Amino acid sequence: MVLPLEGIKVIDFTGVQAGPACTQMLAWYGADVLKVERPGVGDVTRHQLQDIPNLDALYFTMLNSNKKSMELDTKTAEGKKILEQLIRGADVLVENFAPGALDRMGFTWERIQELNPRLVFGSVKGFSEESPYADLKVYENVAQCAGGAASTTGFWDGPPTISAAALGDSNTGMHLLIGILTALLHREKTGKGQKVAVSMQDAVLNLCRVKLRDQERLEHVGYLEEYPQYPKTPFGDAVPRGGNAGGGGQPGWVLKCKGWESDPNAYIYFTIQEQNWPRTAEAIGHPEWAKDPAYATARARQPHIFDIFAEIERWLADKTKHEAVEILRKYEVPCAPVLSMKEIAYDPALRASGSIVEVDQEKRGKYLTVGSPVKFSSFKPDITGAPLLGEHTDEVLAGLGYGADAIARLHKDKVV
Ligand code: CAO
Repeated sequence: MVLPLEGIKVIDFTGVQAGPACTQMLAWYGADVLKVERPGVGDVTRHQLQDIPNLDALYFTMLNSNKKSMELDTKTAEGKKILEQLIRGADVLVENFAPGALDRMGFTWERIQELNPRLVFGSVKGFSEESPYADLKVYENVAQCAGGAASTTGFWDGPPTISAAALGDSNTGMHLLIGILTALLHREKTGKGQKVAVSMQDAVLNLCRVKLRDQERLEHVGYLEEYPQYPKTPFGDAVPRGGNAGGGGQPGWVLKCKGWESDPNAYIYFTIQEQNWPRTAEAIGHPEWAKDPAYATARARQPHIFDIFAEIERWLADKTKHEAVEILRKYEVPCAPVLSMKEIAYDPALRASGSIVEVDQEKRGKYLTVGSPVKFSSFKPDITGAPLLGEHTDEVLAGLGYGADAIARLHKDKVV
């Protein structure tokens, strides 16, 4: 079977999470992805949070599957020459070094274009070039704070809060992926490559769109009626943290179910969908609320929405989260159990769809990882292991025309 990106050669000059998440997906969909790593060191995630001594950590294997690895010191003259050869033969180069690092190595965008005008060059930085913070090194949580996520996440009486979801890292990688694929299609039309730059701040902000919407609404009307603060607590001049409130027009909350006292995940998310209110009221044992003027409309419910949630919690008290969802689905209430990572890891449906896959990793054996969240009708991505550090160095050098003696010398000189 021909995979969609087969024949696309990618130099993966990335590390940690944002860049590797992007190039991993290119590899899943068929691109030939070569990870270029510092000799003897490699991507820092190979050694971070190791669960088995002296083995590549899961942090690395879960972000670098389906790739090849080459060790190459790109700060040496010979290493630079080899990287130039690779660039000449590639379709895509992706990097997420600290600001200026690639330039200091001698690979400015101008130089890259000279080497290969058809190359699509993908680059991740914490901030865009226009930002006053453009020189900063950035990790996930820094981006969440700078992109508007932290100030709008958490509870109003607590500090700004970081999401566990990798809004700054993997999310930026996914944005970069969209940019690279777009640039490859553009190249079909123009014959030319281009630089695709994504900042982590921008990628986080793109997911915080509704919070910018709320900022504008707040400036127009002075309050946000779907936030728990309304109508009792005055609003300030910036969007407050709304706890577990729904971000759309449908109020919702995380509600306790049977067993919450001992199980930290015995909760469901419950949404009151306006158009489904009569059935929702029936589901929770209050059919009379459908017509009661104090309950019949969203506007009437909002001032005492937490009393309504408390009443729903009383209804939930003798039901597990799964039992509750089983009942509520019959009434078309948008809801879900709060699933723990343990439940997700062993969920048969996620295994069946390929969203959680078991991968055979050299030396480690089998481990679980997240498969492709995108499903295609004509192929199913096959997730394979991640490369050992430098596993493909000799193979790549031979492909570039280096003979056995030259390869041995490069090893001896620690260029590779
Ligand atoms: N051969 C020789 N040198 C190499 C090399 C190779 N194959 N690969 C990397 N290097 C060098 C770099 O050139 C750089 O050298 P200088 O500092 O002398 O220019 C050095 O290794 C370290 O580069 P780095 O970018 O990895 O720096 P870091 O580990 O200090 O910072 C990070 C890591 C992530 C904070 C930084 O890369 C960054 O801000 N990246 C942009 C934002 C980003 O993608 N963050 C996401 C991280 S995911 O949480």
